[in-house]
Amino acid sequence: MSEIKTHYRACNICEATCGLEIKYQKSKILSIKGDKNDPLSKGHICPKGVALQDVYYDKDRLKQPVKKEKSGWKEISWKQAYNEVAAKIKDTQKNYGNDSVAFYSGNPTVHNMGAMMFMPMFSRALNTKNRYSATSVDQLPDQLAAYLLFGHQLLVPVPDIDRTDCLLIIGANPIVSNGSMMTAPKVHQRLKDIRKRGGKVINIDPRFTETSKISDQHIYINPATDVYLLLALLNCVFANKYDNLRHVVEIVSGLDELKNLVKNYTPKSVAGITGIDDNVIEQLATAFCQSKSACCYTRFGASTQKFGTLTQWLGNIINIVTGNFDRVGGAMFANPAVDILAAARKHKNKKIFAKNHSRLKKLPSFAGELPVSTLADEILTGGEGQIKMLITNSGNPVLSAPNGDKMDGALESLDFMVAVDFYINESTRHANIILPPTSSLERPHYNLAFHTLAVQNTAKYSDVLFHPKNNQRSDMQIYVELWARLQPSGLINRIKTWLTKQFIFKKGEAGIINDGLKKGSYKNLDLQQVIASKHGIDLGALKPCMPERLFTSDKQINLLPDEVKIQMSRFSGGDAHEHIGKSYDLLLIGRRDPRTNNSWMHNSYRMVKGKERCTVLINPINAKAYELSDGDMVEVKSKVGSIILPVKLTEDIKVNIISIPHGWGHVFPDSKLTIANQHPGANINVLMDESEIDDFSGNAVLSGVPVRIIKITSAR
Ligand SMILES: Nc1nc2c(c(=O)[nH]1)N[C@H]1C(S)=C(S)[C@@H](COP(=O)(O)OP(=O)(O)OC[C@H]3O[C@@H](n4cnc5c(=O)[nH]c(N)nc54)[C@H](O)[C@@H]3O)O[C@H]1N2
Ligand SMILES: Nc1nc2c(c(=O)[nH]1)N[C@H]1C(S)=C(S)[C@@H](COP(=O)(O)OP(=O)(O)OC[C@H]3O[C@@H](n4cnc5c(=O)[nH]c(N)nc54)[C@H](O)[C@@H]3O)O[C@H]1N2
Ligand code: SF4
Ligand SMILES: [Mo]
Repeated sequence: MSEIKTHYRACNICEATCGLEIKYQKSKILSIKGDKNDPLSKGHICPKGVALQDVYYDKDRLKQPVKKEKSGWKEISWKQAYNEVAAKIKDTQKNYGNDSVAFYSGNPTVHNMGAMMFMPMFSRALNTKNRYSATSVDQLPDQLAAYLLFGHQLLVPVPDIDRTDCLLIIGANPIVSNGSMMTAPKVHQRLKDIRKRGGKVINIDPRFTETSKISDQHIYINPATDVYLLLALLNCVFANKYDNLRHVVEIVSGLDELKNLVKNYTPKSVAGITGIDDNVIEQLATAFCQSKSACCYTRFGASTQKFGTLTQWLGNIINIVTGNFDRVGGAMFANPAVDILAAARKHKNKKIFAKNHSRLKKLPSFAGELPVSTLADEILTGGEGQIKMLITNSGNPVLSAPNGDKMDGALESLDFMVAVDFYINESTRHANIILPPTSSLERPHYNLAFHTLAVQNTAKYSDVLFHPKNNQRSDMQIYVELWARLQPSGLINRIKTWLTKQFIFKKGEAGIINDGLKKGSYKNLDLQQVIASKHGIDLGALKPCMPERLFTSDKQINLLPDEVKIQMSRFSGGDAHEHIGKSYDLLLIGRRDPRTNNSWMHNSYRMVKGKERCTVLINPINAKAYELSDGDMVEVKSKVGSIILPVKLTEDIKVNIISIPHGWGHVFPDSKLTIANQHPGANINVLMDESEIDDFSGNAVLSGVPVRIIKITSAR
């Protein structure tokens, strides 16, 4: 019998980055549990962490490039794949211009060290303005607000959840999502601890969620009206003279103008539109301001709405003007051991917003990317600059971007598509060539993105658990090989490219992390030490860092940047949906399920088994009007599409609002599981109108979408 060994690593599925303890014997995993000694996650694990093994063992997971031929998918060599992809890129750009080749990068990129390091090198070498990512169906408003206020799109404050006396959660459900733009594993415990030490957790959501259940107070809000609530809260702060900038008073400007801006947004004036009584808003402002420390945490539901960027901006403003910014128990910045912002110091003050615009809708670029809401149109609409070829990297835009059916048609219409992904899914099925990288357990990992958003500073390195087979390639290899093939020809360039490649491969991802650690602010820390610690190293609680960490050139925070002023003047008030018309009588919001991870883990039986979870949540009052009972099938229709799925009655959702989870609509045709066992559900994004955006940032509107329902059949 071979020895039973233990491997420690950080889960890279979601932002919580939990420490895992994996027992294995040769190539067989015996168990995956939470690592009690991980300084950040302290033993927490969710079902997805356990399902990492299913991805590793999955027979459907690709390990070698495949090419689509008339007879179906055919395995090809890496060399052939790299050469054909590079030739196709060059050919397309020569015939139709650089912008004819587009790139889309999905969510797992930020959970993947190799992709984080080397994908940008490749995508920049494409020299196209048509770069897209999942950012614009998610946290683009958070990042735009951070850029405008603090000077860098990655300088996003995180709630100091372990020390706060009041956490105001707006549009997030961390009990299910495990936290977003806030790396706080074991978040249920952290939230309970706030209450244990006498603090408050307040949740604002159109649905009484899993997080509401453990909060002190839940306040129902009408979807997409958070901007009004926050303006009124700010109004109360100033009216009651609760404002107090504390230590940042010297570095903040624009306060008087801000006061003037919010003076008409009294609680009374927004009660109708938000659906929240004016005295509830008054009390909320008082509770927040009279807490010893407090933090307003605005996330996914607050970002993916009509006024998402203003909402995110206001969330920051509330923290700043109430003296809860850069302060223990308030909104703070992490100090990561490997600081991905360090390199950005050199490019301070580079204009990264609206540097260029999309061809058709003139949507603004941000950090070198255009909003994905316009991708399908840019593919489908002829003329100069039309996208002819698309490369996707760990993404599934057919299920994750608005107007899924249109996206599906657009991908099918491309001259050529390439996917870097180890699954054939709703999007990658349109590819001509798929390049599959190694999966989590086959590669080393250091979390570059989420140490920057963590509620506690730690450092953790995960080694390879199972070495990949000879025919497999890592993200680093894939992107460096593709990049090399795009370099200009000529002997000198060939030598330069070859040398760079050799240097990168020799140094490897680990070498780059080691360099980063040594350059970082924890002196004497190097990779050997981090590896030797096994569980990760605790580097302490968050610390105030203003104004040193600011990226603005004058080291000042302007509360009212010009871009915000312009947007506020356009924001005239009124109903976010009134232009849609009265035939849509319900507003759709989304939700997540503990056993999903966006669109892509449905091939793991433990993730899909059991009761149907892709359901429409509806209030009994609305259900009665439609004569619906649990399990009845309904057609949900929006301006752009319709889907059919079962209803579930619950008083937890506000009247006239319905909720459908995203990431469903998934079928693995070649799976071992029968279709029925796959519980495919329906793709909510078929209902999302790609022309509905936050017109500040171009982020997709996914919350508060007007729909109607039609009863199809009664439950059997
Ligand atoms: N209506 C609605 N739409 C939404 C949301 C919502 O709540 N409601 N949520 C939005 C959010 S927050 C996000 S982040 C996006 C996600 O949108 P996407 O990023 O487009 O989609 P994912 O479902 O994350 O797809 C990930 C893909 O990456 C592949 N993959 C997994 N690991 C790796 C890897 O290591 N390397 C490579 N190369 N590929 C890998 C998987 O096989 C899968 O195909 O969806 C958004 N869309
Ligand atoms: N289990 C699971 N965990 C995940 C994921 C997953 O797919 N499954 N995806 C991961 C990803 S990529 C992300 S970005 C994070 C997101 O994590 P979170 O930011 O926590 O987002 P959600 O869980 O979608 O919760 C959003 C909440 O906003 C509410 N909401 C909707 N519209 C509005 C509105 O107009 N106003 C207000 N105030 N609230 C509104 C919804 O009812 C919902 O409860 O989750 C991550 N974690
Ligand atoms: S909460 Fe996130 S990081 Fe933790 S085990 Fe689950 S998927 Fe992995
Ligand atoms: Mo996300």
